[in-house]
Amino acid sequence: MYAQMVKSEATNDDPEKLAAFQARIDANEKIEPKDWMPEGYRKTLIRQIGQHAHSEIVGQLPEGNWITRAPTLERKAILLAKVQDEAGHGLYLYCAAETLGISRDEMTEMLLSGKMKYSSIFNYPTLNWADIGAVGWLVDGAAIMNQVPLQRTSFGPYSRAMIRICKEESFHQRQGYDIMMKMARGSPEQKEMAQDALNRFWYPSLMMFGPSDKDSVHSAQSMAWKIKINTNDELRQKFVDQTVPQAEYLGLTIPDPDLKWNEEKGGYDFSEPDWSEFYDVLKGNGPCNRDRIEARQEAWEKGRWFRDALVAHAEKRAARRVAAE
Ligand code: BYC
Repeated sequence: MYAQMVKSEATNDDPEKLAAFQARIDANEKIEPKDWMPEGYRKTLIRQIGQHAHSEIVGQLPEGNWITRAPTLERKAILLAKVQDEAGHGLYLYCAAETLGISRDEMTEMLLSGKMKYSSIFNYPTLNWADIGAVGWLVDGAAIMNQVPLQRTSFGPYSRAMIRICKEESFHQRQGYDIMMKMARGSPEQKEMAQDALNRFWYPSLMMFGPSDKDSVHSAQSMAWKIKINTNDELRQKFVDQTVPQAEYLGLTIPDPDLKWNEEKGGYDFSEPDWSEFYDVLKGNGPCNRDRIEARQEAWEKGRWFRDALVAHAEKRAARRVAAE
């Protein structure tokens, strides 16, 4: 069902209703859950918000992995707070998606069965402490670049969730950059670790923005509906332009021999990621795909008794209320 859902953004909706809906979008009105919306709009939002929510939750795994090994108590407290923030972001986003008529349980089942994606970046391992710096700096940096414009997305609940999320994300990026600064200015070995982390996370971070515009399946319709505000390539370019001077400040080198300032376009020319690697990771063949899904599967199974107890409690309270009436 979901496979059909994502392919069919074209709708059979009433043309008059569609035109009125598009006029609201063009006038920058927010669409709210009870408003009429084309089926394709609803499905696209469920796909994007659901995948975004899953990314926040799965994104806790590579960093959570380092909480017990953070080098100081202060670093541990900061990382713990960051990872907790990601859980909160996941919850805001699941709630926003639920307003579109899908439950969190359904979305989780889709994640576990592979019918719904999460960001490719979280299928790469965090091998050492410098990687935690690189994730904060680059991965959260890319996430912010994508999420700031999404504060203006056309669907009200998504847009409001993004406003809260963006406030916290900028702190996340700062903590990552701070780790990188400490490492880059530390011993030669520490600087080497920082460079190595940049080398490994650079291209996967560029992939976070999605395929190049010519290969993006959903961008045109999503932009017409203002679900997406920018194309994948526009945001990737902005990310590179923002990040290169930050790397220079750290004294690190972006691992791209073809990176060059282009005066005419007012931005850097840079090498594309290896898109065959990207699609391979999407197919489940990245270094950590299996581990990530297994970890979420285990959490889902272990939490079953708690979810069942919550439902049973709610049902009991409802029955008591009915009996008292
Ligand atoms: N990973 O037509 P396209 C975070 C899929 S940060 C996996 O361009 P669209 C965090 C895409 O879903 C990350 N899949 O798609 C940070 C589609 O496949 P389906 C989360 C990807 O949707 C730090 C196909 O490729 N952020 O959470 O128009 C710590 C064709 O692509 C990726 C968001 O999710 C990818 N990188 O554009 C903790 C932001 N890229 O669905 C957490 C919201 C593409 O047809 N999402 N695909 O099977 C978006 O802005 C858009 O969905 C994207 C893709 C730009 C990602």
